[in-house]
Amino acid sequence: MKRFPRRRRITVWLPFALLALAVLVAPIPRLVPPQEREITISLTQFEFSPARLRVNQGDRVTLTLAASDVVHGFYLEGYGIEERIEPGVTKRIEFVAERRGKFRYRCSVNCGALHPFMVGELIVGPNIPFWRAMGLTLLALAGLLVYLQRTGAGYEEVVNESFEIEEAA
Ligand SMILES: [Cu+2]
Repeated sequence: MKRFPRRRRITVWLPFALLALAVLVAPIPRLVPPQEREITISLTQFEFSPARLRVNQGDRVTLTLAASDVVHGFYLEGYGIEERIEPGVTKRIEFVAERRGKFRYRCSVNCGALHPFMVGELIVGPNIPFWRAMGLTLLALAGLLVYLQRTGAGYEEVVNESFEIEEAA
């Protein structure tokens, strides 16, 4: 049985090795330059709307916060921002999203029974190391699938066969 000639195996694995290399060392493209972001968030019992914000690292963010029912609060993890929001009085908060990652924001004034569930999420991206890790994981999985598909017979047999082929050549 000569199902796994060495040359063909190299042909199969070479693209994976090259892709892995590309994922690891490819220069990080300069993505979108920093922007001005104006976002209005309305606060009501018991939610922020929107409850998820996405900005890019370096963006200058201006939040306009407005409560329509009772007094709420706005506390943003990781940025040390906390404001009390009175109904009918809009508050503006400006900051530069210089820290990358996911940061929760929550109501910091007890506004009723479900107050603890009044939360949202600020996502500051892009997270390049994360995407690299994901890329490598996907490549490894694809490689594993190809490997399993090609070596249903088992590793030892593969090695023996490639020796046989070398001897024959
Ligand atoms: Cu609250």
